Amino acid sequence: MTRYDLILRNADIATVGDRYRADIGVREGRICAIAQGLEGSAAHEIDAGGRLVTPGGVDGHCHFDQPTSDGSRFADDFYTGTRSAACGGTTTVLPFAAQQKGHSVQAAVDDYHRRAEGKAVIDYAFHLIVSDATRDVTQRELPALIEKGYTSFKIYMTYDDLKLDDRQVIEVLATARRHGAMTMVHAENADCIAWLTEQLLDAGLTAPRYHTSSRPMAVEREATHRAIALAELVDTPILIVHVSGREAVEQIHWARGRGLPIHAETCPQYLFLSAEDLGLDHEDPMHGARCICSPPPRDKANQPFIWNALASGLFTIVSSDHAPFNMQGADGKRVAGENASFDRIPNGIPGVETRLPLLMSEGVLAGRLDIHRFVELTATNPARLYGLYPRKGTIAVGSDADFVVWDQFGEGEEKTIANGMLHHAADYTPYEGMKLRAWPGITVSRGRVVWQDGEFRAEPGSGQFLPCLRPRAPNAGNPLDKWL
Ligand code: DUC
Ligand code: ZN
Ligand code: ZN
Repeated sequence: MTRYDLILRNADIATVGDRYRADIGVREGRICAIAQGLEGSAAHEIDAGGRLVTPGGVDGHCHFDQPTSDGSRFADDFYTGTRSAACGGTTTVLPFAAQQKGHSVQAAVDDYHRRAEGKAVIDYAFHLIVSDATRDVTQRELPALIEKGYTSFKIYMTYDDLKLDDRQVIEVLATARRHGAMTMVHAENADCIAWLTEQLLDAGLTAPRYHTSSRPMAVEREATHRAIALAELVDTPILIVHVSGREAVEQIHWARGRGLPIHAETCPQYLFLSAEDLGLDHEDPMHGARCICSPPPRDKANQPFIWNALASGLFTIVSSDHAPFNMQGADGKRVAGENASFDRIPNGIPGVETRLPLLMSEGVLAGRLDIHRFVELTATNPARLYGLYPRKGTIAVGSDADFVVWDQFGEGEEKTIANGMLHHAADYTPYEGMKLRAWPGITVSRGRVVWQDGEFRAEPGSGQFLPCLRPRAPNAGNPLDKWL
């Protein structure tokens, strides 16, 4: 009789292409059989009881324990960050090894491995952040790192300590093209933000709500258009990260219409939060800082545009952009003091645990997204984009045994989000009080049950580092050919 380590029985399995009832047999962390009435026994059997089962989430954009330049500290390290991910149904995360100006990218990678080792509870890969695109970096370091499994990098068009100018962007894109890597672009125009910020501060408009005024949609729209044009010039795909506004969406739509390979990511904060959340009346003048992130949440009328663009296929992935800073204490949102102006408040909000439940409940169960699109956006596409598919991002024989068994709640029995039930180390969630109709009941990561019945069960260090494959073939051809 065939012996498995784990059998999940009576699963209602949903992948990008299929939905069917079957049992899943797991051995040595991999799925080795999927069948109806699977024969054999296992050390551990779970009856899914017909519940929905989706691939473990792949969060293609989150920040854990990343060094900062303003004295602030991310609330989550690799232990609490990956624990939170696992309890929210995510089994693979891709945080960022961030180069510091004047230092090598390799130094950031080495440092980031030290931060992850012995702590991560689910599997992880690294994106690189390239903040100093010297010739040595683009010609030598990046190609060597791509070879070793770091096949995606993020570049910034804003933030003084990170931003690249257009020439540097082009050099990075050319490296990505030559070596088959993926470039992620933070598209906001730095000079526009600097000028608007100065005007606001001069006028005494310093409260958290003015963060949104300093980064209006035009700022994102212009940089998105420029990033698209630079990628077209170099003839290489890019991913625009954390797309927030309908005007940036229009640019991506336009690019797709021209047949350009422009991918796009959005995040729950642009579906569920709005500019109003930064300006709510509250006894704590810093209350709005809870929702300060960049790009900022837009007006409420923007949300349906993002939902429509998700359903229609414009977006490639949904990530959390989990970037948690505590509201209390002196090393989080208040790092520059109690009455700091909006431009001195760390950017970022927690969300690695709530990404999938929010999207399942308000997307799939509310009829805005079909289940296959949910799987595509939250697991399959991020795995494909970053060279992890089919090991990650699907339920198939040979893939890692990463999946989520969903609990669903009827009307009047919804689960109310409260920070106390989450597993990150941040002291708030911006989604406090929201009522959801679904939550992961069980998370399995490489065959290990890491979350079941409200209990987290993984050992620190049990997650593995994943070297990524090149998402595309290298292209040594001359990009100039296109223009001659
Ligand atoms: N914006 C970023 O670009 N990164 C982290 C968090 C944020 O708000
Ligand atoms: Zn960013
Ligand atoms: Zn980010």
